Amino acid sequence: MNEYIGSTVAKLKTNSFSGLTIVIGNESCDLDTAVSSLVFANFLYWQHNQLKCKVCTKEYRDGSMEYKDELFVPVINVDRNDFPLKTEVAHLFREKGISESDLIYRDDYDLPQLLNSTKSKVVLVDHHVLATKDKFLAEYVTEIIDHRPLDKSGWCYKPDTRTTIEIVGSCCTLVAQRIKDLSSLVAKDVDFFNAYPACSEMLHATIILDTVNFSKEVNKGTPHDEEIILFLESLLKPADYKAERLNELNRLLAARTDVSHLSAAQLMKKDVKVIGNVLVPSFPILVKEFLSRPEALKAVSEALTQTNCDMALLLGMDLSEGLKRDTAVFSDSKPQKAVLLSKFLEDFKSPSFNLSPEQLENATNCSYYCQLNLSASRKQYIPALNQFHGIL
Ligand SMILES: [Mn+2]
Repeated sequence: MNEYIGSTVAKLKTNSFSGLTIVIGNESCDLDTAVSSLVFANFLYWQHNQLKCKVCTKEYRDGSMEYKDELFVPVINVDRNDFPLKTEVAHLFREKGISESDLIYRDDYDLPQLLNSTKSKVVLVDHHVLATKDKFLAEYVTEIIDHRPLDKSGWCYKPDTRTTIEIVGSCCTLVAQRIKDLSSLVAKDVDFFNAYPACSEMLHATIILDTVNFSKEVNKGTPHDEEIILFLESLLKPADYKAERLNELNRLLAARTDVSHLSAAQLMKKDVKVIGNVLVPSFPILVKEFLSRPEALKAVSEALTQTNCDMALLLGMDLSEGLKRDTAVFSDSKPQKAVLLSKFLEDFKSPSFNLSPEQLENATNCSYYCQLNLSASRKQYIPALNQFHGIL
């Protein structure tokens, strides 16, 4: 797989290709989106090489002519520097030995220019309604694979666009199905899956995560997801499929909240909302732990500047020894306003957050609290913030 990625990236860099197909997912860049685009692009490359006429490419292969081939490029739909924020994607890619620095990220190329410069096609995976900044993709789209309900309201694709749209738990189920179907056309039903075991494993892992291991309560898995899982397991042959599924789920869930690889600045971007002029990041660790990282308050202050906010409400939680929550209000530009907000949240009654103030060292302009109401999350803070803005 790294060989495919490496040669693709090298040819893209040196502009040596005759045609280009990019496979791109949605802007959340969750595991489903990232794996769908990587695996399907890898498949298109494999398929192209299976179908290539060995006779007509002979003189190219023996080196007597320069041969420019078609390229199949998965675009990881997040800026390169923000990729570590997608912790479960980074985790799975690391686990499969994919060298992440070799991948193509959203901001690596001027995509409109790249697509315009050559014979180009676009495959959309895991979405079919384009974000405003992605509208330029529409004219190049030749295929769509998606598991969301069909939305024709903004449909802007050519009439012969190949669509696989079906409501299932994971887009990876549809990607695997499509690969199966296309492979059987060349009578090589399972060859791709066997040639690229990392692809089969990643499809399997993603379906398990998206369906929460076919949890009855979550109810996202469908018979089609199950059929594909069984198909992949028939190839991967896990010793104990039940244990392997559970293990996979637990590893990915843990990776989702594992922020040990992130800097304070990255943590400020991982899961953040803006309410009025208050920046509200929510951490999968305690605020206390966040504040103990190098340059944490500097990162908060920079995030405020970048987002034009004047206060930050930091929300932390930790599940390692039972649930704990904590909270801090910070502002370096409007400290009096931050004091008002702290007071407002301390006195708030619907619901009460039960904030118990604590003194933290080196936390200037920062009011820190243990939050004793453990059931209140950002969802409960948002109406409180809206009310606070209303009375100011
Ligand atoms: Mn999805």
